[in-house]
Amino acid sequence: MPEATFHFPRGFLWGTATASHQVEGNNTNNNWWNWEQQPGRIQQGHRSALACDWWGGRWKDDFDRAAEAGQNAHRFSVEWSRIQPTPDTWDESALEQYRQMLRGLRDRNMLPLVSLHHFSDPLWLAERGGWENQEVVAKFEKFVRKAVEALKEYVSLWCTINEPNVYVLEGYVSGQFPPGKKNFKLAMQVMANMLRGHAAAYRTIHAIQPEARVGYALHYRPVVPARAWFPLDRMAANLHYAGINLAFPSALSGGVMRSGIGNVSIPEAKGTQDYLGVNYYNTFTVKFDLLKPGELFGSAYFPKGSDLSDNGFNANTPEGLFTAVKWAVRTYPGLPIIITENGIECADDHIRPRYIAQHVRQLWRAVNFNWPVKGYFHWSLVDNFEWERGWTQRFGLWALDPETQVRAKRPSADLYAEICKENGLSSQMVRKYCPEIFEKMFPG
Ligand code: IFM
Repeated sequence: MPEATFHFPRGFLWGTATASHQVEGNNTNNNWWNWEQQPGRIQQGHRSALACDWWGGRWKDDFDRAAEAGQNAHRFSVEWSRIQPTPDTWDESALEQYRQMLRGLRDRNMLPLVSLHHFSDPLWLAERGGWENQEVVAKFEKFVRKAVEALKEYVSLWCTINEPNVYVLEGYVSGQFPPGKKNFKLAMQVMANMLRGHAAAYRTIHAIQPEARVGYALHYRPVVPARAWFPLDRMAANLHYAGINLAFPSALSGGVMRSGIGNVSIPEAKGTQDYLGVNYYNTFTVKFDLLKPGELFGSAYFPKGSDLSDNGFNANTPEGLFTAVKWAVRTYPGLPIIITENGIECADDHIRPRYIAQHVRQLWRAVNFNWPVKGYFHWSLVDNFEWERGWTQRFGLWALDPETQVRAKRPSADLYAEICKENGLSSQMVRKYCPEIFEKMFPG
């Protein structure tokens, strides 16, 4: 039987990613907490409640787990509504708590990648129109200045905004995130303001910390037409692709936000990234559907026979990670790339080991083209509150019982630990954790 190891470059970052509202608990002062109280907003009426109780101190044990598992980096976000509970006040104790967490990472030899916005907004901001109102740009810049001044001793790798495209699509197109609107015009306006906010944050961080590396995390979704020969499927796939993927990237490369349904000039956004964060989960197939104008005349789905997650929310489509990196390299030659999220919801862990192995393999292929991929952050360290899907989806390497706060290690935590410690993926690991794909991955 063939034996091999797919090694990664020295210094490669291996970590997991989390976000404040999903893990901290008791984030009572933001728009998501408010949203959770409204009937029908979250599946099965779930609430974030204590989440993973990181605000109560359980980050320590979870960071221990990550460090013992060989992870040398961790991505988390700071919660705007904690740091700035009202427009005119700062909570220094919240900043101190984040400093403690950052010291905790430093003590464990883990590099922090800190996101400044990950879906949740302070209530006071939401009440003033949130990201619909262009005043948000100055407000975000002020918050970023405060947070970066306070945390710069420990952090030099920043992510301004997580998945602005998902924030906009879910909040202003599908209506599943707050504020629950379905309005293309507002969607464009919010996206444009997020771009302006990102650009302002980029400059502010560099003014405070010239050596910082600043980027954002794009949810990148490759799309294939259901019938490649059928022009309407191709058109729907192209519209879907542009609508999801291109607004931020086009503005950062050319100063014009191109969304597929309109353009907005945002010259200040041009060139405002030192790396690109790519969140990749799966590739969708798109079929023309005249009855879906609200979805740009396309229905997106996973074809029959796909390797699906528990709720059918994700499919295991690892080649898409290679496609994503290839797209990034072609769009921004020479720009470092970090996989800021990748993972799958699966409570019993039957699919996650092969999902991880196959995605790491595709990343290794990309690295072997000498493409500048610098790290990989698995989503997520421990099960956490999955937005409008509540606790129905389990993305953690460690399982969590949110009632008792008891964690239980899933087998994929051990696989990922072996990968992190080896700085690579070996045939022995595949044989041990996901033998069902051994032949495919190591033929012969
Ligand atoms: O949990 C989310 C995260 O907040 C953003 N990216 C996708 C993850 C899985 O749904």
